[in-house]
Amino acid sequence: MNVPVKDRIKVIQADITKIEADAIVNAANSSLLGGGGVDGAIHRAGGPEILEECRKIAARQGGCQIGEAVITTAGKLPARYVIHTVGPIWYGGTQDEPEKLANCYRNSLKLAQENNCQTVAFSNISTGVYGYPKPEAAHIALSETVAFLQKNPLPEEVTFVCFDEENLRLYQELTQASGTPK
Ligand code: AR6
Repeated sequence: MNVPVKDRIKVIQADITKIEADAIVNAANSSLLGGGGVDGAIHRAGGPEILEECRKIAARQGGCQIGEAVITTAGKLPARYVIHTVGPIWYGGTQDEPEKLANCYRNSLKLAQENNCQTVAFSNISTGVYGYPKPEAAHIALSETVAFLQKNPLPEEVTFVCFDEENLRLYQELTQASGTPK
C-alpha cells in the first residue's frame, strides 16, 4: 500500500500531552532536565520517570546538542515514547538556525523510525521562548518531514500538534497549498 505523503501528514490544535501516538516530540533544552512551555507540560503530566531517564542520558552523554534528539519512556502519558529534541534559539538567522531546526526534525524522525514508531506527534519546536519566527519554522518542519516520508515508510503518520492559533493557521495553509508534494 502506497499512501501519498500528503495523506501521512496531519495538523491539529491540541495539548500534546493528551496525544496517543507512538512518540511525541518535546521541545527540550540541552540540559534535558526540564523547563517551561511544552517541556514543563510533558514532565508534569508524564511524571518523574521521564526525568529519571533524561538524567541518565545527560549523565552518560552530557545532555543533548542543538539539533540532536534522544528518546525516553513517556511515563504516565498516553504516548509510548517521548523524543526530546533541542531547537535553536533564534538569533536573527545568524547562527545557522534553519539548518539546526531542520536537524531537529530529521533526527527526531530517524529516532522514531529506529524505534519502530508508526505514529509521531511534533510540537512546534523553537517557536515559543526560543523565538524562532513561526512561518519559517513551519516551512522547515513541513519540508523536512515531507522529504523524510518520501524516502521512508516509517513513521507511517506524522501529526503537527499546534498549540496556538498562529501555528495552526500556518500549518493548515502550508499543507493545503496546491504545491504540497504528493
Ligand atoms: N502542547 C503542545 N504545544 C505546546 C504546549 C502543549 N502542552 N505548551 C506549549 N506549546 P516552547 P521552545 C507550544 O517555549 O521555543 C522550555 O523551557 C508553544 O505554543 O515550549 O523550543 C525548554 O526547556 C510553542 O509553539 O519551546 C527550553 O528551555 C511550542 O510549544 C525552551 O523552553 C514551543 O514552545 C525551548 O523553547
